[in-house]
Amino acid sequence: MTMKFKRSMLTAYFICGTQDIKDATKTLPSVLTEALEAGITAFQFREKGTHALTGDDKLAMAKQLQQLCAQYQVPFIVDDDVALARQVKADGIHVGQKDERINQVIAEIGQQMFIGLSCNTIAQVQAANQLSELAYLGSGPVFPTQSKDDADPVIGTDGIAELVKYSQYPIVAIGGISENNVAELAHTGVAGSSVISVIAQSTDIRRTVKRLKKINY
Ligand code: TZP
Ligand code: MG
Repeated sequence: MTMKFKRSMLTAYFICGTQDIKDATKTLPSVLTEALEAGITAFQFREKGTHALTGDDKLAMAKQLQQLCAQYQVPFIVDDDVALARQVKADGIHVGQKDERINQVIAEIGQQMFIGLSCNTIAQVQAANQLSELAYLGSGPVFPTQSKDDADPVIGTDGIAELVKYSQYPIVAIGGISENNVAELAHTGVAGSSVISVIAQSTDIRRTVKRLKKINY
């Protein structure tokens, strides 16, 4: 186990891949550096879509991002790609319901790193409760999102509060979270918020992260 999971890691959880950087003057490492400097509490490398890095390019990017995270003692989490996560000895792996089957991931990973699972319905949360090897659940989209083409239906703040009641694991909210609506999550019982665009496209990452961290979860 590289970095031990703590609930507080979910407070301001930044997710990003090269596809999410729209400003040509910025790069994923430059945006991550600013976000780490601003105080994010976890980072997930999520490389998706037609222009996604693959093979050695993806590996090199992962290593660079991981090194940045290590400098700030922030966990480096890989989305979906179990082989990559194992190769670089990531701190965590995050998988969705449509990715490699969770039991398979648990079998492959063992105690090597912590595991996060996307759960967007009560049935999925109840199934996750049957497993003892997870660290946290990611649930949403809590608000409409532009960052995921195949996102599930929006569940709203009431929906996420309901999932929290059923879950034996801490839940991090995802989907359409902004500086303006993040306060709506304060009374839902979530452990924090995970975001792509509000940081990736922020004109002031320091201010954005500060606002995300101001919420009393
Ligand atoms: N899963 C559910 S919504 C979403 C993912 C990966 C995208 C979140 O991105 P944003 O830009 O914070 O809405
Ligand atoms: Mg996935």
